[in-house]
Amino acid sequence: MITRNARINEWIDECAKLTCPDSVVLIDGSDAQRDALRAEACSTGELLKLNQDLLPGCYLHRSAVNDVARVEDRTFICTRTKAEAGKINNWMDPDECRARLTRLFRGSMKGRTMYVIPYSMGIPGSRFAKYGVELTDSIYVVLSMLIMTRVGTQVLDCIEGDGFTKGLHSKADLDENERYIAHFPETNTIWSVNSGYGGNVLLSKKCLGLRLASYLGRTEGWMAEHMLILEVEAPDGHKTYVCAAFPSSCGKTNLAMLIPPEKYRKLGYKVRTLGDDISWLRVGGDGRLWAINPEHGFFGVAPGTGSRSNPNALATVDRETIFTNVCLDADKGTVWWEGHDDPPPVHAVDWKGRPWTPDMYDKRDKAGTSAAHPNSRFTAPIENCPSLSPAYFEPEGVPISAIIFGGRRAHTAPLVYQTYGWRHGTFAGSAIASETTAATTGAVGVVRRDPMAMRPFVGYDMGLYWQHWLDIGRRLSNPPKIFHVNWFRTDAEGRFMWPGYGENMRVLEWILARCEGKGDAVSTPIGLVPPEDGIDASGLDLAPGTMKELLSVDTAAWLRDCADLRDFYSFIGNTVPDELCRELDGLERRLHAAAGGKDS
Ligand code: OXD
Ligand code: MN
Repeated sequence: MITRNARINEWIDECAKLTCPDSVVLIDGSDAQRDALRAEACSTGELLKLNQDLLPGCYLHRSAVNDVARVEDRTFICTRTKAEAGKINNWMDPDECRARLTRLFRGSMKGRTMYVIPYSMGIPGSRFAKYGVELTDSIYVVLSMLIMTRVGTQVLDCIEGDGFTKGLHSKADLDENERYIAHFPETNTIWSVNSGYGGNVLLSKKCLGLRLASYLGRTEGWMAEHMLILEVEAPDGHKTYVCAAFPSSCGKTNLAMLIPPEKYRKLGYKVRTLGDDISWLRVGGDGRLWAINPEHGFFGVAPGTGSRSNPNALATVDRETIFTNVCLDADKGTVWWEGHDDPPPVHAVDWKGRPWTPDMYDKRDKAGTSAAHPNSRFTAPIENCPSLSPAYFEPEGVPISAIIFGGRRAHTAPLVYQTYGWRHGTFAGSAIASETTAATTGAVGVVRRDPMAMRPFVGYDMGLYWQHWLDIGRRLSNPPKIFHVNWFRTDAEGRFMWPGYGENMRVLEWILARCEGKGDAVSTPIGLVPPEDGIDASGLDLAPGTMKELLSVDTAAWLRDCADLRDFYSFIGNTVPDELCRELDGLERRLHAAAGGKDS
Protein backbone atom coordinates (compact mmCIF):
# COMPACT_ATOMS: atom_id res chain seq x y z
CA MET A 1 0.00 0.00 0.00
CA ILE A 2 1.74 3.12 -1.23
CA THR A 3 -0.58 5.73 0.30
CA ARG A 4 -3.61 5.77 2.63
CA ASN A 5 -5.83 6.98 -0.22
CA ALA A 6 -7.54 4.02 -1.91
CA ARG A 7 -8.21 5.98 -5.12
CA ILE A 8 -4.56 6.94 -5.49
CA ASN A 9 -3.47 3.36 -4.77
CA GLU A 10 -5.87 1.88 -7.36
CA TRP A 11 -4.63 4.27 -9.99
CA ILE A 12 -0.94 3.61 -9.16
CA ASP A 13 -1.64 -0.16 -9.45
CA GLU A 14 -3.32 0.33 -12.80
CA CYS A 15 -0.39 2.40 -14.13
CA ALA A 16 2.19 -0.02 -12.71
CA LYS A 17 0.43 -2.96 -14.40
CA LEU A 18 0.64 -1.06 -17.67
CA THR A 19 4.21 0.22 -17.47
CA CYS A 20 5.78 -2.70 -15.50
CA PRO A 21 8.40 -0.88 -13.36
CA ASP A 22 10.77 -2.98 -11.24
CA SER A 23 9.66 -1.06 -8.16
CA VAL A 24 7.41 1.77 -7.04
CA VAL A 25 8.81 4.45 -4.71
CA LEU A 26 6.86 7.21 -2.97
CA ILE A 27 8.60 10.60 -2.92
CA ASP A 28 8.21 11.83 0.63
CA GLY A 29 9.83 15.26 0.27
CA SER A 30 12.72 14.45 2.65
CA ASP A 31 16.26 15.74 2.10
CA ALA A 32 17.64 12.25 2.69
CA GLN A 33 15.62 10.75 -0.16
CA ARG A 34 16.48 13.69 -2.44
CA ASP A 35 20.19 13.29 -1.69
CA ALA A 36 20.07 9.56 -2.44
CA LEU A 37 18.35 10.27 -5.76
CA ARG A 38 20.92 12.93 -6.66
CA ALA A 39 23.70 10.43 -5.96
CA GLU A 40 21.99 7.76 -8.05
CA ALA A 41 21.48 10.17 -10.97
CA CYS A 42 25.17 11.15 -10.80
CA SER A 43 26.22 7.51 -10.83
CA THR A 44 24.33 6.88 -14.07
CA GLY A 45 25.35 10.15 -15.75
CA GLU A 46 21.79 11.54 -15.73
CA LEU A 47 23.19 14.40 -13.63
CA LEU A 48 26.65 15.85 -13.40
CA LYS A 49 27.69 17.26 -10.02
CA LEU A 50 28.97 20.83 -10.38
CA ASN A 51 31.66 22.42 -8.19
CA GLN A 52 30.02 22.23 -4.76
CA ASP A 53 32.18 25.00 -3.30
CA LEU A 54 31.17 27.48 -6.00
CA LEU A 55 27.68 26.15 -6.76
CA PRO A 56 26.47 24.22 -3.70
CA GLY A 57 23.64 21.77 -4.41
CA CYS A 58 23.89 22.45 -8.18
CA TYR A 59 23.82 19.87 -10.97
CA LEU A 60 23.92 19.79 -14.75
CA HIS A 61 21.61 17.68 -16.87
CA ARG A 62 21.91 17.16 -20.63
CA SER A 63 18.75 16.16 -22.42
CA ALA A 64 18.58 14.08 -25.56
CA VAL A 65 19.51 16.23 -28.54
CA ASN A 66 16.04 15.78 -30.05
CA ASP A 67 14.26 16.75 -26.84
CA VAL A 68 14.98 20.37 -25.97
CA ALA A 69 11.66 22.23 -26.04
CA ARG A 70 7.90 22.05 -25.68
CA VAL A 71 6.31 20.25 -28.58
CA GLU A 72 3.14 22.14 -29.46
CA ASP A 73 2.43 19.98 -32.49
CA ARG A 74 2.43 16.85 -30.30
CA THR A 75 0.36 18.35 -27.48
CA PHE A 76 -3.30 17.28 -27.44
CA ILE A 77 -6.48 18.28 -25.66
CA CYS A 78 -8.63 15.15 -25.58
CA THR A 79 -12.13 16.39 -24.88
CA ARG A 80 -15.15 14.34 -25.88
CA THR A 81 -15.79 16.60 -28.86
CA LYS A 82 -13.34 18.44 -31.10
CA ALA A 83 -15.37 21.64 -30.74
CA GLU A 84 -14.65 21.76 -26.98
CA ALA A 85 -10.90 21.77 -27.63
CA GLY A 86 -11.39 24.62 -30.11
CA LYS A 87 -9.60 25.59 -33.28
CA ILE A 88 -6.11 26.24 -31.92
CA ASN A 89 -5.52 23.09 -29.89
CA ASN A 90 -4.67 19.74 -31.42
CA TRP A 91 -7.47 17.36 -30.59
CA MET A 92 -7.72 13.60 -30.36
CA ASP A 93 -10.68 11.53 -29.31
CA PRO A 94 -9.99 10.46 -25.69
CA ASP A 95 -10.56 6.75 -26.36
CA GLU A 96 -8.37 6.80 -29.43
CA CYS A 97 -5.64 8.70 -27.58
CA ARG A 98 -5.76 6.32 -24.62
CA ALA A 99 -5.52 3.35 -26.95
CA ARG A 100 -2.62 4.84 -28.89
CA LEU A 101 -0.66 5.86 -25.78
CA THR A 102 -1.42 2.62 -23.93
CA ARG A 103 0.67 0.88 -26.58
CA LEU A 104 3.56 3.26 -25.87
CA PHE A 105 3.30 3.02 -22.08
CA ARG A 106 3.02 -0.79 -22.09
CA GLY A 107 6.18 -2.09 -20.39
CA SER A 108 7.88 1.31 -20.79
CA MET A 109 9.21 1.30 -17.20
CA LYS A 110 10.70 -2.22 -17.29
CA GLY A 111 14.06 -2.17 -15.53
CA ARG A 112 13.24 1.24 -14.04
CA THR A 113 11.65 2.61 -10.89
CA MET A 114 8.28 4.32 -10.93
CA TYR A 115 8.38 7.35 -8.65
CA VAL A 116 5.14 8.60 -7.12
CA ILE A 117 5.28 12.38 -6.63
CA PRO A 118 2.43 13.94 -4.60
CA TYR A 119 2.56 17.69 -5.17
CA SER A 120 0.59 20.79 -4.36
CA MET A 121 0.03 23.84 -6.51
CA GLY A 122 -0.41 26.61 -3.96
CA ILE A 123 0.01 26.25 -0.21
CA PRO A 124 -1.20 22.78 0.88
CA GLY A 125 -4.45 23.01 2.78
CA SER A 126 -5.25 26.50 1.48
CA ARG A 127 -8.56 27.15 -0.25
CA PHE A 128 -6.84 27.80 -3.55
CA ALA A 129 -4.48 24.83 -3.68
CA LYS A 130 -4.87 22.05 -6.23
CA TYR A 131 -3.19 18.70 -5.83
CA GLY A 132 -1.58 16.38 -8.29
CA VAL A 133 0.23 13.08 -8.28
CA GLU A 134 2.80 12.49 -10.99
CA LEU A 135 4.09 9.01 -11.76
CA THR A 136 7.40 9.08 -13.59
CA ASP A 137 10.40 6.93 -14.45
CA SER A 138 12.78 9.91 -14.49
CA ILE A 139 14.90 10.99 -11.51
CA TYR A 140 15.46 14.32 -13.30
CA VAL A 141 11.70 14.86 -13.20
CA VAL A 142 11.55 13.95 -9.50
CA LEU A 143 14.36 16.34 -8.58
CA SER A 144 12.89 19.11 -10.74
CA MET A 145 9.40 18.65 -9.25
CA LEU A 146 10.95 18.88 -5.77
CA ILE A 147 12.10 22.37 -6.76
CA MET A 148 9.11 23.54 -8.82
CA THR A 149 6.30 22.44 -6.48
CA ARG A 150 5.61 21.56 -2.86
CA VAL A 151 6.13 17.81 -2.71
CA GLY A 152 5.72 15.21 0.00
CA THR A 153 3.54 13.16 2.30
CA GLN A 154 1.90 16.30 3.74
CA VAL A 155 0.27 16.73 0.33
CA LEU A 156 -1.22 13.23 0.48
CA ASP A 157 -2.93 14.20 3.73
CA CYS A 158 -4.70 17.03 1.87
CA ILE A 159 -6.07 14.88 -0.97
CA GLU A 160 -9.57 13.57 -0.50
CA GLY A 161 -10.79 10.71 -2.70
CA ASP A 162 -9.98 11.42 -6.32
CA GLY A 163 -9.54 15.15 -5.78
CA PHE A 164 -6.21 15.24 -7.58
CA THR A 165 -4.80 15.47 -11.09
CA LYS A 166 -3.47 12.14 -12.32
CA GLY A 167 -0.22 12.55 -14.25
CA LEU A 168 1.55 9.64 -15.89
CA HIS A 169 4.94 10.25 -17.46
CA SER A 170 7.43 7.86 -19.03
CA LYS A 171 10.59 8.74 -20.91
CA ALA A 172 10.00 5.43 -22.73
CA ASP A 173 12.72 5.54 -25.41
CA LEU A 174 12.46 9.29 -26.19
CA ASP A 175 11.21 8.56 -29.70
CA GLU A 176 10.26 11.97 -31.07
CA ASN A 177 7.88 10.44 -33.59
CA GLU A 178 5.90 8.84 -30.78
CA ARG A 179 6.08 11.77 -28.37
CA TYR A 180 2.72 12.81 -26.92
CA ILE A 181 1.62 15.28 -24.29
CA ALA A 182 -2.05 14.46 -23.85
CA HIS A 183 -4.59 16.14 -21.60
CA PHE A 184 -7.91 14.59 -20.64
CA PRO A 185 -9.77 17.46 -18.97
CA GLU A 186 -12.91 15.41 -18.33
CA THR A 187 -11.00 12.93 -16.15
CA ASN A 188 -8.41 15.42 -14.84
CA THR A 189 -5.62 13.30 -16.30
CA ILE A 190 -2.35 13.97 -18.16
CA TRP A 191 -0.31 11.40 -20.11
CA SER A 192 3.15 12.36 -21.30
CA VAL A 193 5.38 9.91 -23.12
CA ASN A 194 8.72 9.86 -24.95
CA SER A 195 10.03 13.20 -23.69
CA GLY A 196 12.27 14.33 -20.84
CA TYR A 197 12.07 18.11 -21.47
CA GLY A 198 10.71 20.12 -18.52
CA GLY A 199 7.81 21.84 -20.27
CA ASN A 200 6.56 18.45 -21.49
CA VAL A 201 7.21 16.41 -18.35
CA LEU A 202 6.99 18.59 -15.24
CA LEU A 203 3.27 17.98 -15.36
CA SER A 204 2.54 20.60 -12.69
CA LYS A 205 3.58 23.42 -14.95
CA LYS A 206 2.01 23.95 -18.35
CA CYS A 207 -0.11 20.76 -18.23
CA LEU A 208 -1.88 21.19 -14.87
CA GLY A 209 -0.89 24.78 -14.01
CA LEU A 210 -2.29 26.23 -17.24
CA ARG A 211 -4.10 23.77 -19.54
CA LEU A 212 -6.11 21.75 -17.03
CA ALA A 213 -6.31 24.67 -14.59
CA SER A 214 -7.81 26.94 -17.26
CA TYR A 215 -10.41 24.24 -17.92
CA LEU A 216 -11.11 23.80 -14.19
CA GLY A 217 -11.14 27.57 -13.74
CA ARG A 218 -13.88 27.96 -16.30
CA THR A 219 -16.15 25.48 -14.54
CA GLU A 220 -15.23 26.70 -11.04
CA GLY A 221 -15.25 30.46 -11.76
CA TRP A 222 -11.56 31.44 -11.61
CA MET A 223 -8.72 31.97 -14.08
CA ALA A 224 -5.36 30.31 -14.73
CA GLU A 225 -3.08 32.67 -16.63
CA HIS A 226 0.43 32.77 -18.10
CA MET A 227 1.37 35.74 -15.93
CA LEU A 228 4.11 36.91 -13.63
CA ILE A 229 3.22 38.66 -10.38
CA LEU A 230 5.22 41.52 -8.95
CA GLU A 231 4.95 43.91 -6.03
CA VAL A 232 5.93 47.57 -6.16
CA GLU A 233 6.42 49.35 -2.85
CA ALA A 234 6.22 53.13 -3.12
CA PRO A 235 8.34 55.42 -0.91
CA ASP A 236 5.34 55.86 1.44
CA GLY A 237 5.25 52.08 1.98
CA HIS A 238 2.11 51.51 -0.11
CA LYS A 239 2.28 48.19 -1.98
CA THR A 240 0.72 47.59 -5.37
CA TYR A 241 0.48 44.22 -7.09
CA VAL A 242 0.71 43.75 -10.82
CA CYS A 243 0.28 40.72 -13.12
CA ALA A 244 1.80 40.63 -16.60
CA ALA A 245 1.42 38.27 -19.55
CA PHE A 246 3.96 38.11 -22.37
CA PRO A 247 4.60 35.49 -25.04
CA SER A 248 7.85 33.53 -24.79
CA SER A 249 11.11 35.46 -25.22
CA CYS A 250 9.58 38.77 -24.17
CA GLY A 251 11.29 39.00 -20.76
CA LYS A 252 8.74 37.80 -18.19
CA THR A 253 11.33 36.55 -15.72
CA ASN A 254 13.33 39.76 -16.14
CA LEU A 255 10.32 41.96 -15.41
CA ALA A 256 9.31 39.79 -12.44
CA MET A 257 12.78 40.31 -10.92
CA LEU A 258 13.27 43.94 -11.98
CA ILE A 259 15.68 46.08 -9.98
CA PRO A 260 14.66 49.76 -10.18
CA PRO A 261 17.25 52.25 -11.47
CA GLU A 262 19.29 53.99 -8.78
CA LYS A 263 17.16 57.11 -8.89
CA TYR A 264 14.06 55.12 -7.87
CA ARG A 265 15.96 53.12 -5.26
CA LYS A 266 17.15 56.36 -3.68
CA LEU A 267 13.59 57.62 -3.54
CA GLY A 268 12.62 54.43 -1.70
CA TYR A 269 10.90 52.38 -4.41
CA LYS A 270 11.18 48.61 -4.06
CA VAL A 271 10.15 45.93 -6.52
CA ARG A 272 9.60 42.37 -5.30
CA THR A 273 8.84 39.11 -7.03
CA LEU A 274 5.92 36.75 -6.44
CA GLY A 275 6.07 34.65 -9.59
CA ASP A 276 7.46 34.60 -13.11
CA ASP A 277 5.17 32.32 -15.12
CA ILE A 278 1.78 31.26 -13.76
CA SER A 279 -0.95 33.12 -11.88
CA TRP A 280 -4.18 31.67 -10.58
CA LEU A 281 -6.68 34.49 -10.20
CA ARG A 282 -9.93 34.66 -8.23
CA VAL A 283 -12.62 37.19 -7.50
CA GLY A 284 -12.27 38.22 -3.86
CA GLY A 285 -15.08 39.07 -1.45
CA ASP A 286 -13.99 42.70 -1.91
CA GLY A 287 -14.72 42.65 -5.66
CA ARG A 288 -11.01 42.75 -6.50
CA LEU A 289 -9.02 40.18 -8.45
CA TRP A 290 -6.66 38.16 -6.22
CA ALA A 291 -3.64 36.23 -7.49
CA ILE A 292 -1.44 33.41 -6.26
CA ASN A 293 1.62 31.92 -7.87
CA PRO A 294 0.90 28.19 -7.50
CA GLU A 295 4.50 27.19 -8.22
CA HIS A 296 7.46 26.94 -5.87
CA GLY A 297 10.40 27.49 -8.23
CA PHE A 298 11.58 29.03 -11.48
CA PHE A 299 12.12 27.16 -14.73
CA GLY A 300 13.88 29.98 -16.53
CA VAL A 301 15.78 30.39 -19.78
CA ALA A 302 19.51 30.67 -19.02
CA PRO A 303 20.95 32.40 -22.15
CA GLY A 304 20.75 36.16 -21.89
CA THR A 305 20.71 36.06 -18.08
CA GLY A 306 23.43 38.40 -16.87
CA SER A 307 24.00 41.23 -14.44
CA ARG A 308 22.52 43.77 -16.87
CA SER A 309 19.37 41.82 -17.71
CA ASN A 310 18.64 40.12 -14.40
CA PRO A 311 21.02 40.19 -11.40
CA ASN A 312 18.33 38.67 -9.17
CA ALA A 313 18.10 35.61 -11.42
CA LEU A 314 21.89 35.21 -11.28
CA ALA A 315 21.77 35.27 -7.49
CA THR A 316 18.87 32.80 -7.54
CA VAL A 317 20.78 30.13 -9.45
CA ASP A 318 23.96 30.02 -7.38
CA ARG A 319 22.75 27.13 -5.19
CA GLU A 320 20.35 24.14 -5.19
CA THR A 321 19.75 24.58 -8.92
CA ILE A 322 19.50 22.09 -11.77
CA PHE A 323 20.86 23.41 -15.05
CA THR A 324 19.71 21.78 -18.25
CA ASN A 325 21.63 22.00 -21.55
CA VAL A 326 23.91 24.86 -20.52
CA CYS A 327 27.65 24.90 -21.19
CA LEU A 328 30.07 23.38 -18.66
CA ASP A 329 33.34 25.03 -17.67
CA ALA A 330 35.37 21.85 -17.43
CA ASP A 331 38.18 23.46 -15.41
CA LYS A 332 36.03 25.04 -12.74
CA GLY A 333 33.04 22.71 -12.73
CA THR A 334 30.74 25.70 -13.22
CA VAL A 335 28.26 26.70 -15.90
CA TRP A 336 28.19 29.28 -18.68
CA TRP A 337 25.79 30.46 -21.39
CA GLU A 338 25.62 33.07 -24.11
CA GLY A 339 24.92 36.43 -22.45
CA HIS A 340 26.71 35.41 -19.22
CA ASP A 341 28.90 38.12 -17.62
CA ASP A 342 32.01 35.95 -17.75
CA PRO A 343 33.96 35.35 -20.96
CA PRO A 344 33.48 31.89 -22.50
CA PRO A 345 35.34 29.19 -20.53
CA VAL A 346 38.72 28.12 -21.89
CA HIS A 347 37.73 24.47 -21.66
CA ALA A 348 34.08 24.70 -22.52
CA VAL A 349 31.86 21.65 -23.02
CA ASP A 350 28.76 22.49 -25.01
CA TRP A 351 25.18 21.40 -24.27
CA LYS A 352 25.69 18.26 -26.31
CA GLY A 353 28.74 17.30 -24.22
CA ARG A 354 31.40 18.15 -26.81
CA PRO A 355 34.43 20.47 -26.48
CA TRP A 356 33.45 23.94 -27.68
CA THR A 357 35.27 27.12 -28.74
CA PRO A 358 33.66 30.48 -29.63
CA ASP A 359 34.74 30.25 -33.29
CA MET A 360 32.34 27.30 -33.71
CA TYR A 361 29.34 29.63 -33.32
CA ASP A 362 27.35 30.24 -36.51
CA LYS A 363 24.29 32.42 -36.13
CA ARG A 364 22.53 30.57 -38.98
CA ASP A 365 22.50 27.47 -36.77
CA LYS A 366 22.20 28.87 -33.28
CA ALA A 367 21.00 25.71 -31.58
CA GLY A 368 23.56 23.54 -33.33
CA THR A 369 26.59 25.72 -32.66
CA SER A 370 26.03 27.69 -29.44
CA ALA A 371 27.68 26.55 -26.22
CA ALA A 372 24.40 26.53 -24.31
CA HIS A 373 21.21 25.56 -26.15
CA PRO A 374 19.10 28.72 -26.77
CA ASN A 375 16.35 27.10 -24.67
CA SER A 376 18.70 25.86 -21.94
CA ARG A 377 17.21 26.27 -18.50
CA PHE A 378 17.72 26.67 -14.79
CA THR A 379 15.37 25.08 -12.29
CA ALA A 380 15.77 26.98 -9.02
CA PRO A 381 13.88 27.24 -5.72
CA ILE A 382 11.76 30.38 -5.42
CA GLU A 383 13.11 30.99 -1.95
CA ASN A 384 16.57 31.57 -3.44
CA CYS A 385 15.33 34.75 -5.12
CA PRO A 386 16.70 37.84 -3.32
CA SER A 387 13.68 39.89 -4.41
CA LEU A 388 11.04 37.36 -3.26
CA SER A 389 8.10 39.12 -1.62
CA PRO A 390 6.85 37.82 1.76
CA ALA A 391 3.39 38.11 0.18
CA TYR A 392 4.25 35.06 -1.93
CA PHE A 393 3.50 33.03 1.20
CA GLU A 394 -0.03 34.47 1.66
CA PRO A 395 -2.40 31.54 1.05
CA GLU A 396 -5.09 33.84 -0.38
CA GLY A 397 -2.63 35.71 -2.57
CA VAL A 398 -2.53 39.43 -3.32
CA PRO A 399 -5.05 41.93 -4.79
CA ILE A 400 -4.12 42.92 -8.33
CA SER A 401 -4.29 46.60 -9.35
CA ALA A 402 -2.96 46.29 -12.89
CA ILE A 403 -2.74 43.64 -15.59
CA ILE A 404 -0.11 44.25 -18.24
CA PHE A 405 -0.17 42.56 -21.61
CA GLY A 406 2.78 42.75 -23.93
CA GLY A 407 4.23 41.49 -27.13
CA ARG A 408 7.24 42.01 -29.36
CA ARG A 409 6.15 44.55 -31.96
CA ALA A 410 8.77 46.39 -33.99
CA HIS A 411 6.39 49.18 -35.01
CA THR A 412 2.73 48.84 -34.22
CA ALA A 413 2.31 49.04 -30.46
CA PRO A 414 3.48 52.08 -28.49
CA LEU A 415 5.71 51.70 -25.44
CA VAL A 416 2.61 51.66 -23.24
CA TYR A 417 -1.10 52.36 -23.36
CA GLN A 418 -3.98 51.95 -20.98
CA THR A 419 -7.20 50.34 -22.12
CA TYR A 420 -10.58 51.92 -21.45
CA GLY A 421 -11.71 49.21 -19.03
CA TRP A 422 -12.03 45.45 -18.49
CA ARG A 423 -13.85 44.74 -21.76
CA HIS A 424 -11.48 46.80 -23.87
CA GLY A 425 -8.59 45.24 -21.90
CA THR A 426 -9.89 41.75 -22.65
CA PHE A 427 -9.99 42.78 -26.30
CA ALA A 428 -6.37 44.01 -26.13
CA GLY A 429 -5.40 40.68 -24.54
CA SER A 430 -7.18 38.73 -27.28
CA ALA A 431 -5.14 40.71 -29.82
CA ILE A 432 -1.67 40.10 -28.32
CA ALA A 433 0.77 39.30 -31.03
CA SER A 434 4.50 38.89 -31.21
CA GLU A 435 6.69 39.33 -34.22
CA THR A 436 9.29 36.73 -34.96
CA THR A 437 12.84 37.92 -35.49
CA ALA A 438 15.23 37.12 -38.32
CA ALA A 439 17.46 35.35 -35.85
CA THR A 440 14.85 32.75 -35.07
CA THR A 441 12.90 32.26 -38.28
CA GLY A 442 14.61 33.99 -41.15
CA ALA A 443 11.45 36.02 -41.78
CA VAL A 444 11.26 39.31 -39.92
CA GLY A 445 7.97 40.64 -38.72
CA VAL A 446 5.81 37.55 -39.02
CA VAL A 447 3.01 38.12 -36.55
CA ARG A 448 1.89 35.21 -34.42
CA ARG A 449 -1.33 35.87 -32.55
CA ASP A 450 -0.86 34.76 -28.96
CA PRO A 451 -3.99 35.81 -27.06
CA MET A 452 -3.24 36.62 -23.41
CA ALA A 453 0.11 34.82 -24.14
CA MET A 454 -2.00 31.67 -23.68
CA ARG A 455 -2.14 30.33 -27.24
CA PRO A 456 -0.39 27.04 -26.36
CA PHE A 457 -1.95 26.81 -22.90
CA VAL A 458 -5.74 27.26 -23.00
CA GLY A 459 -7.26 23.84 -22.29
CA TYR A 460 -10.44 24.52 -24.29
CA ASP A 461 -11.91 26.73 -27.01
CA MET A 462 -10.32 30.19 -27.31
CA GLY A 463 -13.62 32.04 -27.91
CA LEU A 464 -15.12 30.52 -24.76
CA TYR A 465 -11.95 31.45 -22.88
CA TRP A 466 -12.42 35.10 -23.90
CA GLN A 467 -16.06 34.86 -22.81
CA HIS A 468 -14.81 33.59 -19.44
CA TRP A 469 -12.64 36.71 -19.12
CA LEU A 470 -15.68 38.90 -19.79
CA ASP A 471 -17.76 36.92 -17.28
CA ILE A 472 -15.10 37.27 -14.58
CA GLY A 473 -14.99 41.01 -15.30
CA ARG A 474 -18.69 41.31 -14.56
CA ARG A 475 -18.07 39.89 -11.08
CA LEU A 476 -15.36 42.45 -10.29
CA SER A 477 -16.65 45.64 -8.69
CA ASN A 478 -13.07 46.94 -8.52
CA PRO A 479 -11.27 45.35 -11.49
CA PRO A 480 -7.58 45.81 -12.20
CA LYS A 481 -6.80 48.37 -14.89
CA ILE A 482 -5.48 46.74 -18.03
CA PHE A 483 -2.42 48.03 -19.92
CA HIS A 484 -0.38 47.02 -22.95
CA VAL A 485 3.37 47.49 -23.22
CA ASN A 486 5.92 46.97 -25.96
CA TRP A 487 9.59 47.05 -24.97
CA PHE A 488 10.69 46.10 -28.48
CA ARG A 489 9.93 49.04 -30.74
CA THR A 490 12.75 49.64 -33.22
CA ASP A 491 13.97 52.66 -35.16
CA ALA A 492 14.60 52.95 -38.92
CA GLU A 493 17.91 51.11 -38.46
CA GLY A 494 16.22 48.27 -36.59
CA ARG A 495 17.74 49.26 -33.22
CA PHE A 496 15.68 48.97 -30.05
CA MET A 497 14.51 52.44 -29.04
CA TRP A 498 13.77 51.66 -25.40
CA PRO A 499 16.54 50.47 -23.04
CA GLY A 500 14.29 47.97 -21.25
CA TYR A 501 15.29 45.86 -18.22
CA GLY A 502 15.45 47.96 -15.02
CA GLU A 503 14.43 51.09 -16.94
CA ASN A 504 11.00 49.52 -17.44
CA MET A 505 10.41 50.86 -13.92
CA ARG A 506 9.73 54.20 -15.58
CA VAL A 507 6.79 52.70 -17.43
CA LEU A 508 5.63 50.93 -14.28
CA GLU A 509 5.65 54.29 -12.51
CA TRP A 510 3.15 55.67 -15.04
CA ILE A 511 1.03 52.53 -14.78
CA LEU A 512 0.91 52.78 -10.98
CA ALA A 513 0.02 56.47 -11.17
CA ARG A 514 -2.86 55.62 -13.52
CA CYS A 515 -4.06 52.96 -11.05
CA GLU A 516 -4.31 55.71 -8.46
CA GLY A 517 -6.20 58.03 -10.77
CA LYS A 518 -3.09 60.17 -11.33
CA GLY A 519 -0.69 60.55 -14.26
CA ASP A 520 -1.57 62.30 -17.50
CA ALA A 521 -2.90 60.44 -20.50
CA VAL A 522 -3.97 61.33 -24.00
CA SER A 523 -6.95 59.61 -25.55
CA THR A 524 -6.12 57.96 -28.89
CA PRO A 525 -8.06 55.49 -31.07
CA ILE A 526 -6.28 52.56 -29.39
CA GLY A 527 -6.48 53.72 -25.78
CA LEU A 528 -4.89 56.11 -23.30
CA VAL A 529 -1.27 56.93 -24.09
CA PRO A 530 1.07 58.97 -21.88
CA PRO A 531 1.93 62.45 -23.18
CA GLU A 532 5.52 62.84 -24.34
CA ASP A 533 6.63 63.96 -20.89
CA GLY A 534 4.36 61.46 -19.14
CA ILE A 535 7.15 58.90 -18.75
CA ASP A 536 10.17 60.06 -16.80
CA ALA A 537 13.09 59.79 -19.22
CA SER A 538 15.56 61.86 -17.19
CA GLY A 539 19.05 60.38 -17.17
CA LEU A 540 18.32 58.17 -20.16
CA ASP A 541 20.40 58.75 -23.20
CA LEU A 542 17.50 58.90 -25.64
CA ALA A 543 18.00 60.66 -28.97
CA PRO A 544 15.73 63.67 -29.48
CA GLY A 545 12.26 62.68 -30.62
CA THR A 546 12.62 59.10 -29.35
CA MET A 547 9.95 59.34 -26.68
CA LYS A 548 7.52 60.89 -29.16
CA GLU A 549 8.20 58.06 -31.56
CA LEU A 550 7.90 55.41 -28.84
CA LEU A 551 4.49 56.72 -27.86
CA SER A 552 3.16 57.33 -31.36
CA VAL A 553 0.25 55.41 -32.83
CA ASP A 554 0.71 54.51 -36.49
CA THR A 555 -2.87 54.52 -37.75
CA ALA A 556 -2.15 52.67 -40.99
CA ALA A 557 -0.22 49.93 -39.19
CA TRP A 558 -3.08 49.56 -36.69
CA LEU A 559 -5.64 49.28 -39.48
CA ARG A 560 -3.58 46.49 -41.04
CA ASP A 561 -3.42 44.84 -37.64
CA CYS A 562 -7.21 45.07 -37.30
CA ALA A 563 -7.60 43.25 -40.61
CA ASP A 564 -5.27 40.52 -39.41
CA LEU A 565 -7.17 40.27 -36.12
CA ARG A 566 -10.46 40.01 -38.02
CA ASP A 567 -9.04 37.00 -39.87
CA PHE A 568 -7.92 35.51 -36.59
CA TYR A 569 -11.38 35.96 -35.06
CA SER A 570 -12.94 34.28 -38.13
CA PHE A 571 -10.53 31.40 -37.70
CA ILE A 572 -11.52 30.98 -34.03
CA GLY A 573 -15.14 30.87 -35.19
CA ASN A 574 -18.53 31.71 -33.80
CA THR A 575 -17.56 31.38 -30.15
CA VAL A 576 -15.77 34.74 -30.30
CA PRO A 577 -17.89 36.92 -27.98
CA ASP A 578 -19.96 39.61 -29.71
CA GLU A 579 -18.59 42.10 -27.23
CA LEU A 580 -15.08 41.57 -28.61
CA CYS A 581 -16.29 41.84 -32.21
CA ARG A 582 -17.88 45.15 -31.26
CA GLU A 583 -14.60 46.28 -29.66
CA LEU A 584 -12.82 45.47 -32.93
CA ASP A 585 -15.45 47.39 -34.94
CA GLY A 586 -15.09 50.34 -32.58
CA LEU A 587 -11.30 50.37 -32.83
CA GLU A 588 -11.45 50.28 -36.62
CA ARG A 589 -14.00 53.08 -36.67
CA ARG A 590 -11.86 55.27 -34.42
CA LEU A 591 -8.76 54.56 -36.52
CA HIS A 592 -10.57 55.41 -39.77
CA ALA A 593 -11.82 58.62 -38.21
CA ALA A 594 -8.29 59.53 -37.12
CA ALA A 595 -6.85 58.66 -40.54
CA GLY A 596 -9.61 60.65 -42.27
CA GLY A 597 -8.98 63.58 -39.97
CA LYS A 598 -5.29 63.57 -40.82
CA ASP A 599 -5.88 63.30 -44.57
CA SER A 600 -8.32 66.17 -44.72
C1 OXD B 1 7.27 28.62 -21.57
C2 OXD B 1 7.96 28.39 -20.31
O1 OXD B 1 7.55 27.91 -22.55
O2 OXD B 1 7.64 29.07 -19.32
O3 OXD B 1 6.41 29.52 -21.63
O4 OXD B 1 8.81 27.49 -20.25
MN1 MN C 1 5.90 30.26 -19.62
